[in-house]
Amino acid sequence: MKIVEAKVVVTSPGRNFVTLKLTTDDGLTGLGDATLNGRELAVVSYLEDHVAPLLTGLDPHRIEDTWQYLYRGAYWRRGPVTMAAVAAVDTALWDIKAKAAGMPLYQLLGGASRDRIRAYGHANGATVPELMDSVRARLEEGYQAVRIQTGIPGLKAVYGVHAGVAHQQQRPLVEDWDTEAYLRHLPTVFEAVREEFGPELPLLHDAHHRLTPTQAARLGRDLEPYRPFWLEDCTPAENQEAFRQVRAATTTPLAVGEVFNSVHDYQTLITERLIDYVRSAVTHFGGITPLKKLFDFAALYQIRTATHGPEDISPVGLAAALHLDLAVHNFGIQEYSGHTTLTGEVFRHAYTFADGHLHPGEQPGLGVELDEALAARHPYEQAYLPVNRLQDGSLHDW
Ligand code: GCO
Ligand code: MG
Repeated sequence: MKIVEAKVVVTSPGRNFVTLKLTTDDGLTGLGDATLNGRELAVVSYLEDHVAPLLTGLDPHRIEDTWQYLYRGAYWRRGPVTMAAVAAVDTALWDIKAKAAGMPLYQLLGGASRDRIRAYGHANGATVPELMDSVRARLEEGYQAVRIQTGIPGLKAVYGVHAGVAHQQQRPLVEDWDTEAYLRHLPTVFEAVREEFGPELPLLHDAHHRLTPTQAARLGRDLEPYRPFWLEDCTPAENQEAFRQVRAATTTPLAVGEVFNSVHDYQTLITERLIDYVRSAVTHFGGITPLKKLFDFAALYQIRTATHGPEDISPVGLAAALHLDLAVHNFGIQEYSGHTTLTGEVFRHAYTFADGHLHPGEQPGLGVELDEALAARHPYEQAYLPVNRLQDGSLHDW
């Protein structure tokens, strides 16, 4: 079997998605997600100009070798653009291999280790009463674990509450931030939600890289009485050693890794067991091949998986995660915030969500089909993620 075509499809059924479609000489197709939110076209160019010409003529069954060829062969390693492009190729090759085998992909990854995949949903509210309504809405949808994010008194726009992406704008939206106000407010939010919903509901929270290690240590301690399921991205993780201070100060479980694109980003965090969950997505980590290796490495240290699954991971990227989730023993939880109905029509998928749990379905391959005609009716729209400024106007981590 040989790859005869590598095509990149960009579509915006509500938000932008970049998809690689590989076709083989015997008519099999494979899909891979290459969506890098706010920097989509850089990955399109990487794929179209530099990778697609290398793929035609290759044997699609040689997944590991193709991964090494694109990773080592580029000389310039790692980075989100490179690794999103490599991820799309890797995912599409696994899709083809599983279709050729006539099996859902999880069967090739070792088969199912569980019957279903626990997901967490997003509850957001500008105020605490609005947050309560949002938690109730998630519970009514069936979720059995919820991430809670709220506005902060005195701030106008905060991550997780304010609409995330600016479409058709020349510049990113500007949000505002005050760390002390946040550190004062968040424990009171957890207290109120625990009081309303009881001690059992798993509650998660995303600090979105905004704290110093000292502040993160304090927040982890302040949240302990409310038993959070985890505190996510409490401090920027470029400096892995910074987590030693947070870890020593608190037993609140820590989750990190959605912006990582290589196992090397995790080396200290995993070998010193400074975190509890690895959060990388297939889409940004170079594909299924390296993510499976990361998960197996993490398993040696009793660290669990929690693959990134926001709206900006396409149904193709999400499906890939679900096959891994079902297969690996050290699965922890899967983020799932769902997609618009139109996105579900552009990317028809076999995966299902019921009673707070996902399942990848039993279709051969990933179980996702791209409706290219519908995709073409929703072309790319320029979009940026917001930026974040402190009260004095200086730029802060978003
Ligand atoms: C999450 C993430 C997202 C990111 C987004 C950026 O935990 O789901 O933090 O909300 O901000 O994926 O593109
Ligand atoms: Mg996050």
